[in-house]
Amino acid sequence: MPTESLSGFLEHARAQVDSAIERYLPSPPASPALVCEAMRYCVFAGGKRLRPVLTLAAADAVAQRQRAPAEASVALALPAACAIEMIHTYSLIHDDLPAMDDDVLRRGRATLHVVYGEGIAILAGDGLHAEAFGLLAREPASDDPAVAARKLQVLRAVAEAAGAAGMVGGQAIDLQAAGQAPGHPVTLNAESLRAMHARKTGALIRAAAVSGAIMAGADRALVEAVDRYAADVGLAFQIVDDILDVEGDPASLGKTAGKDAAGAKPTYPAFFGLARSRQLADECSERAHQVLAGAGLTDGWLPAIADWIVRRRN
Ligand code: GRG
Repeated sequence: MPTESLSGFLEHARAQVDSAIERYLPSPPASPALVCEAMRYCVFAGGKRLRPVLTLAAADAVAQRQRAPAEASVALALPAACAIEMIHTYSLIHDDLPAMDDDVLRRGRATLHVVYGEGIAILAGDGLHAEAFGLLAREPASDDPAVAARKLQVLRAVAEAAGAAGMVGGQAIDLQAAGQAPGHPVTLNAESLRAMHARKTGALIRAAAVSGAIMAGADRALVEAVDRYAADVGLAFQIVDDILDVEGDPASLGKTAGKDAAGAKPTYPAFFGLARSRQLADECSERAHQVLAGAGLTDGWLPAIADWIVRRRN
Protein backbone atom coordinates (compact mmCIF):
# COMPACT_ATOMS: atom_id res chain seq x y z
CA MET A 1 0.00 0.00 0.00
CA PRO A 2 2.37 2.72 -1.18
CA THR A 3 1.15 5.99 0.30
CA GLU A 4 3.46 8.77 1.41
CA SER A 5 2.59 9.19 5.05
CA LEU A 6 0.88 7.31 7.85
CA SER A 7 -2.11 9.64 7.60
CA GLY A 8 -2.36 8.85 3.88
CA PHE A 9 -2.20 5.15 4.60
CA LEU A 10 -4.82 5.44 7.36
CA GLU A 11 -7.15 7.39 5.10
CA HIS A 12 -6.78 4.86 2.29
CA ALA A 13 -7.18 1.83 4.59
CA ARG A 14 -10.22 3.30 6.35
CA ALA A 15 -11.91 4.06 3.03
CA GLN A 16 -11.28 0.50 1.84
CA VAL A 17 -12.63 -0.94 5.09
CA ASP A 18 -15.69 1.30 5.17
CA SER A 19 -16.79 0.55 1.65
CA ALA A 20 -16.22 -3.20 2.15
CA ILE A 21 -18.15 -3.26 5.45
CA GLU A 22 -21.02 -1.44 3.77
CA ARG A 23 -21.10 -4.23 1.15
CA TYR A 24 -20.78 -7.00 3.73
CA LEU A 25 -23.39 -5.80 6.23
CA PRO A 26 -26.86 -7.30 5.87
CA SER A 27 -29.53 -5.18 4.25
CA PRO A 28 -33.27 -5.32 3.52
CA PRO A 29 -35.26 -7.11 2.28
CA ALA A 30 -33.15 -10.18 3.21
CA SER A 31 -32.88 -8.84 6.77
CA PRO A 32 -35.35 -6.58 8.64
CA ALA A 33 -34.60 -2.89 8.08
CA LEU A 34 -34.48 -1.80 11.72
CA VAL A 35 -31.71 -4.11 12.85
CA CYS A 36 -29.71 -3.33 9.68
CA GLU A 37 -30.07 0.39 10.39
CA ALA A 38 -29.05 -0.05 14.04
CA MET A 39 -25.90 -1.98 13.02
CA ARG A 40 -24.90 0.76 10.59
CA TYR A 41 -25.58 3.51 13.15
CA CYS A 42 -22.74 2.27 15.32
CA VAL A 43 -20.40 0.84 12.69
CA PHE A 44 -20.35 4.11 10.71
CA ALA A 45 -20.09 6.46 13.68
CA GLY A 46 -16.44 7.34 13.05
CA GLY A 47 -14.27 4.82 14.94
CA LYS A 48 -10.50 4.96 14.46
CA ARG A 49 -10.50 1.56 12.71
CA LEU A 50 -7.31 0.62 14.56
CA ARG A 51 -7.94 -3.13 14.32
CA PRO A 52 -8.68 -3.36 10.59
CA VAL A 53 -5.82 -0.95 9.89
CA LEU A 54 -3.53 -3.36 11.74
CA THR A 55 -4.87 -6.28 9.71
CA LEU A 56 -4.17 -4.53 6.41
CA ALA A 57 -0.80 -3.15 7.55
CA ALA A 58 0.31 -6.62 8.72
CA ALA A 59 -0.70 -8.16 5.38
CA ASP A 60 1.18 -5.41 3.55
CA ALA A 61 4.30 -5.79 5.71
CA VAL A 62 4.38 -9.57 5.30
CA ALA A 63 3.92 -9.23 1.53
CA GLN A 64 6.83 -6.77 1.36
CA ARG A 65 8.98 -9.07 3.50
CA GLN A 66 8.21 -11.97 1.18
CA ARG A 67 8.59 -9.88 -1.98
CA ALA A 68 5.01 -10.74 -2.90
CA PRO A 69 2.48 -8.36 -4.49
CA ALA A 70 1.21 -6.28 -1.58
CA GLU A 71 -2.12 -5.29 -3.12
CA ALA A 72 -3.17 -8.90 -3.59
CA SER A 73 -2.23 -9.76 0.00
CA VAL A 74 -4.12 -6.77 1.35
CA ALA A 75 -7.17 -7.77 -0.71
CA LEU A 76 -7.03 -11.27 0.80
CA ALA A 77 -6.94 -9.74 4.30
CA LEU A 78 -9.75 -7.21 3.77
CA PRO A 79 -12.69 -9.46 4.79
CA ALA A 80 -10.93 -10.40 8.06
CA ALA A 81 -10.23 -6.72 8.72
CA CYS A 82 -13.94 -5.95 8.31
CA ALA A 83 -15.10 -8.91 10.38
CA ILE A 84 -12.85 -7.89 13.28
CA GLU A 85 -14.16 -4.32 13.18
CA MET A 86 -17.70 -5.73 13.28
CA ILE A 87 -16.81 -7.80 16.37
CA HIS A 88 -15.16 -4.78 17.99
CA THR A 89 -18.26 -2.68 17.31
CA TYR A 90 -20.53 -5.35 18.81
CA SER A 91 -18.35 -5.31 21.94
CA LEU A 92 -18.67 -1.53 22.25
CA ILE A 93 -22.48 -1.70 21.82
CA HIS A 94 -22.77 -4.33 24.55
CA ASP A 95 -20.21 -2.62 26.80
CA ASP A 96 -22.28 0.59 26.72
CA LEU A 97 -25.48 -1.15 27.87
CA PRO A 98 -26.89 -0.35 31.31
CA ALA A 99 -26.03 -3.91 32.43
CA MET A 100 -22.36 -3.28 31.67
CA ASP A 101 -20.64 0.12 31.60
CA ASP A 102 -23.88 2.07 31.18
CA ASP A 103 -22.69 4.86 28.91
CA VAL A 104 -24.58 7.38 26.82
CA LEU A 105 -21.83 8.59 24.48
CA ARG A 106 -19.79 6.56 22.00
CA ARG A 107 -17.87 7.59 18.91
CA GLY A 108 -19.22 11.08 19.43
CA ARG A 109 -22.86 10.03 19.29
CA ALA A 110 -25.59 8.91 21.66
CA THR A 111 -25.06 5.20 22.34
CA LEU A 112 -27.11 2.70 20.39
CA HIS A 113 -29.42 1.68 23.25
CA VAL A 114 -30.21 5.34 23.96
CA VAL A 115 -31.40 5.80 20.37
CA TYR A 116 -32.91 2.39 19.51
CA GLY A 117 -33.66 0.90 22.94
CA GLU A 118 -31.84 -1.85 24.79
CA GLY A 119 -33.44 -4.78 22.99
CA ILE A 120 -32.48 -3.59 19.51
CA ALA A 121 -29.00 -2.63 20.75
CA ILE A 122 -28.44 -6.15 22.11
CA LEU A 123 -29.66 -7.63 18.84
CA ALA A 124 -27.55 -5.29 16.69
CA GLY A 125 -24.50 -6.43 18.69
CA ASP A 126 -25.47 -10.09 18.41
CA GLY A 127 -26.09 -9.61 14.70
CA LEU A 128 -22.69 -8.01 14.08
CA HIS A 129 -21.02 -10.83 15.98
CA ALA A 130 -22.73 -13.57 13.94
CA GLU A 131 -22.34 -11.73 10.62
CA ALA A 132 -18.61 -11.36 11.30
CA PHE A 133 -18.09 -15.11 11.51
CA GLY A 134 -20.24 -15.68 8.43
CA LEU A 135 -18.03 -13.21 6.59
CA LEU A 136 -14.83 -14.92 7.76
CA ALA A 137 -16.13 -18.24 6.48
CA ARG A 138 -17.36 -16.84 3.14
CA GLU A 139 -14.71 -14.34 2.04
CA PRO A 140 -12.37 -14.16 0.26
CA ALA A 141 -14.23 -16.63 -1.96
CA SER A 142 -11.58 -18.81 -3.58
CA ASP A 143 -11.05 -22.34 -4.89
CA ASP A 144 -7.44 -22.24 -3.76
CA PRO A 145 -6.94 -24.74 -0.90
CA ALA A 146 -4.16 -22.53 0.54
CA VAL A 147 -6.61 -19.65 0.91
CA ALA A 148 -9.20 -21.97 2.49
CA ALA A 149 -6.60 -23.16 5.01
CA ARG A 150 -5.65 -19.57 5.90
CA LYS A 151 -9.32 -18.66 6.39
CA LEU A 152 -9.75 -21.56 8.81
CA GLN A 153 -6.68 -20.46 10.77
CA VAL A 154 -8.05 -16.92 10.95
CA LEU A 155 -11.50 -18.15 12.05
CA ARG A 156 -9.90 -20.00 14.90
CA ALA A 157 -7.68 -17.08 15.96
CA VAL A 158 -10.59 -14.61 15.90
CA ALA A 159 -12.97 -16.96 17.74
CA GLU A 160 -10.40 -17.53 20.48
CA ALA A 161 -9.71 -13.81 20.79
CA ALA A 162 -13.39 -12.90 20.98
CA GLY A 163 -14.36 -15.76 23.30
CA ALA A 164 -14.01 -16.71 26.94
CA ALA A 165 -10.21 -16.88 26.90
CA GLY A 166 -10.11 -13.44 25.32
CA MET A 167 -12.50 -10.49 25.14
CA VAL A 168 -15.50 -12.08 26.86
CA GLY A 169 -13.30 -13.43 29.65
CA GLY A 170 -11.61 -10.05 30.11
CA GLN A 171 -14.95 -8.27 30.23
CA ALA A 172 -16.19 -10.76 32.85
CA ILE A 173 -13.15 -10.00 35.04
CA ASP A 174 -13.77 -6.29 34.49
CA LEU A 175 -17.35 -6.67 35.71
CA GLN A 176 -16.15 -8.59 38.76
CA ALA A 177 -13.58 -5.88 39.51
CA ALA A 178 -16.29 -3.23 39.18
CA GLY A 179 -18.47 -5.07 41.70
CA GLN A 180 -21.03 -5.89 39.00
CA ALA A 181 -20.93 -9.68 39.39
CA PRO A 182 -22.96 -10.28 42.55
CA GLY A 183 -21.19 -12.63 44.95
CA HIS A 184 -18.03 -12.73 42.79
CA PRO A 185 -15.98 -9.59 43.48
CA VAL A 186 -12.28 -9.47 42.61
CA THR A 187 -9.63 -6.91 43.46
CA LEU A 188 -7.06 -6.30 40.75
CA ASN A 189 -3.41 -5.48 41.31
CA ALA A 190 -1.12 -4.09 38.62
CA GLU A 191 -0.36 -7.56 37.22
CA SER A 192 -3.95 -8.81 37.16
CA LEU A 193 -4.99 -5.47 35.60
CA ARG A 194 -2.50 -6.12 32.78
CA ALA A 195 -3.80 -9.69 32.41
CA MET A 196 -7.43 -8.47 32.32
CA HIS A 197 -6.63 -5.96 29.57
CA ALA A 198 -4.63 -8.58 27.66
CA ARG A 199 -7.88 -10.52 27.37
CA LYS A 200 -10.39 -7.69 27.09
CA THR A 201 -8.74 -5.52 24.44
CA GLY A 202 -5.34 -7.10 23.75
CA ALA A 203 -6.58 -10.41 22.37
CA LEU A 204 -8.65 -8.89 19.54
CA ILE A 205 -5.90 -6.43 18.63
CA ARG A 206 -3.46 -9.33 18.38
CA ALA A 207 -5.94 -11.38 16.34
CA ALA A 208 -6.39 -8.41 14.00
CA ALA A 209 -2.70 -8.16 13.19
CA VAL A 210 -2.17 -11.93 13.13
CA SER A 211 -5.10 -12.40 10.72
CA GLY A 212 -3.51 -10.01 8.25
CA ALA A 213 -0.22 -11.88 8.47
CA ILE A 214 -1.93 -15.27 8.01
CA MET A 215 -3.99 -14.13 5.03
CA ALA A 216 -0.79 -12.83 3.40
CA GLY A 217 0.75 -16.29 3.76
CA ALA A 218 3.19 -15.59 6.60
CA ASP A 219 5.15 -18.56 7.92
CA ARG A 220 5.00 -19.46 11.62
CA ALA A 221 7.97 -17.26 12.61
CA LEU A 222 6.51 -14.19 10.92
CA VAL A 223 3.08 -14.81 12.46
CA GLU A 224 4.73 -15.04 15.87
CA ALA A 225 6.63 -11.80 15.32
CA VAL A 226 3.46 -9.99 14.28
CA ASP A 227 1.71 -11.42 17.33
CA ARG A 228 4.43 -10.17 19.69
CA TYR A 229 4.40 -6.75 18.05
CA ALA A 230 0.61 -6.54 18.41
CA ALA A 231 0.68 -7.67 22.06
CA ASP A 232 2.85 -4.66 22.87
CA VAL A 233 0.84 -2.32 20.67
CA GLY A 234 -2.32 -3.57 22.42
CA LEU A 235 -0.90 -2.93 25.87
CA ALA A 236 0.32 0.53 24.83
CA PHE A 237 -3.15 1.22 23.43
CA GLN A 238 -4.75 0.33 26.76
CA ILE A 239 -2.30 2.36 28.86
CA VAL A 240 -2.88 5.38 26.61
CA ASP A 241 -6.65 4.77 26.84
CA ASP A 242 -6.37 5.02 30.62
CA ILE A 243 -4.23 8.16 30.36
CA LEU A 244 -6.72 9.77 27.98
CA ASP A 245 -9.55 8.99 30.38
CA VAL A 246 -7.73 11.27 32.85
CA GLU A 247 -6.38 13.90 30.46
CA GLY A 248 -8.55 13.61 27.38
CA ASP A 249 -11.09 16.01 26.06
CA PRO A 250 -14.54 14.37 25.65
CA ALA A 251 -15.10 16.24 22.37
CA SER A 252 -12.09 14.61 20.69
CA LEU A 253 -12.49 11.31 22.55
CA GLY A 254 -16.10 10.98 21.41
CA LYS A 255 -16.90 9.21 24.69
CA THR A 256 -17.31 10.13 28.31
CA ALA A 257 -13.96 11.03 29.94
CA GLY A 258 -13.19 10.71 33.66
CA LYS A 259 -15.30 7.57 33.99
CA ASP A 260 -12.48 5.46 35.42
CA ALA A 261 -11.73 7.82 38.29
CA ALA A 262 -15.45 8.42 38.93
CA GLY A 263 -15.98 4.65 39.17
CA ALA A 264 -12.75 4.17 41.22
CA LYS A 265 -11.62 1.76 38.48
CA PRO A 266 -8.17 0.17 38.59
CA THR A 267 -6.15 1.84 35.82
CA TYR A 268 -2.52 2.39 34.87
CA PRO A 269 -2.49 6.02 36.10
CA ALA A 270 -4.12 4.88 39.35
CA PHE A 271 -1.40 2.26 39.95
CA PHE A 272 1.61 4.02 38.47
CA GLY A 273 0.78 7.72 38.09
CA LEU A 274 0.62 9.55 34.77
CA ALA A 275 4.35 10.02 34.15
CA ARG A 276 5.26 6.36 34.74
CA SER A 277 2.22 5.26 32.71
CA ARG A 278 3.51 7.30 29.77
CA GLN A 279 6.92 5.68 30.19
CA LEU A 280 5.35 2.21 30.23
CA ALA A 281 3.49 2.97 26.99
CA ASP A 282 6.76 4.17 25.41
CA GLU A 283 8.49 0.98 26.53
CA CYS A 284 5.79 -1.11 24.84
CA SER A 285 6.27 0.83 21.63
CA GLU A 286 10.04 0.39 21.86
CA ARG A 287 9.66 -3.40 22.24
CA ALA A 288 7.21 -3.48 19.32
CA HIS A 289 9.79 -1.70 17.13
CA GLN A 290 12.50 -4.17 18.19
CA VAL A 291 10.35 -7.18 17.27
CA LEU A 292 9.69 -5.72 13.82
CA ALA A 293 13.38 -5.02 13.27
CA GLY A 294 14.30 -8.56 14.35
CA ALA A 295 11.78 -10.08 11.94
CA GLY A 296 12.55 -7.86 8.96
CA LEU A 297 9.08 -6.31 9.08
CA THR A 298 10.05 -2.65 9.12
CA ASP A 299 8.91 -1.93 5.55
CA GLY A 300 5.33 -0.69 5.52
CA TRP A 301 3.31 0.96 8.25
CA LEU A 302 3.61 -1.25 11.34
CA PRO A 303 6.38 0.87 12.99
CA ALA A 304 4.49 4.13 12.43
CA ILE A 305 1.27 2.58 13.78
CA ALA A 306 3.06 1.73 17.05
CA ASP A 307 4.10 5.40 17.36
CA TRP A 308 0.60 6.62 16.51
CA ILE A 309 -0.95 4.47 19.24
CA VAL A 310 1.28 6.07 21.86
CA ARG A 311 0.83 9.65 20.61
CA ARG A 312 -2.90 9.53 19.84
CA ARG A 313 -5.29 12.03 21.42
CA ASN A 314 -8.48 10.02 20.84
C1 GRG B 1 -19.16 -6.76 25.72
C2 GRG B 1 -17.94 -8.96 25.39
C3 GRG B 1 -17.90 -7.51 25.57
C4 GRG B 1 -16.71 -6.93 25.63
C5 GRG B 1 -16.49 -5.51 25.72
C6 GRG B 1 -13.68 -3.84 24.30
C7 GRG B 1 -14.64 -3.96 25.40
C8 GRG B 1 -15.02 -5.31 25.80
C9 GRG B 1 -15.16 -2.89 26.01
C10 GRG B 1 -14.83 -1.52 25.69
C11 GRG B 1 -14.59 -0.78 26.93
C12 GRG B 1 -13.48 0.13 26.75
C13 GRG B 1 -13.83 1.56 26.54
C14 GRG B 1 -12.23 -0.32 26.78
C15 GRG B 1 -11.07 0.55 26.63
C16 GRG B 1 -10.30 0.30 25.38
C17 GRG B 1 -11.18 0.30 24.19
C18 GRG B 1 -11.52 -0.99 23.62
C19 GRG B 1 -11.60 1.43 23.66
C20 GRG B 1 -12.43 1.49 22.45
O1 GRG B 1 -11.69 1.11 21.32
P1 GRG B 1 -11.21 2.18 20.25
O2 GRG B 1 -10.57 3.35 20.95
O3 GRG B 1 -12.62 2.65 19.71
O4 GRG B 1 -10.41 1.51 19.21
P2 GRG B 1 -13.04 3.19 18.26
O5 GRG B 1 -14.37 3.83 18.50
O6 GRG B 1 -12.01 4.15 17.78
O7 GRG B 1 -13.15 1.98 17.40
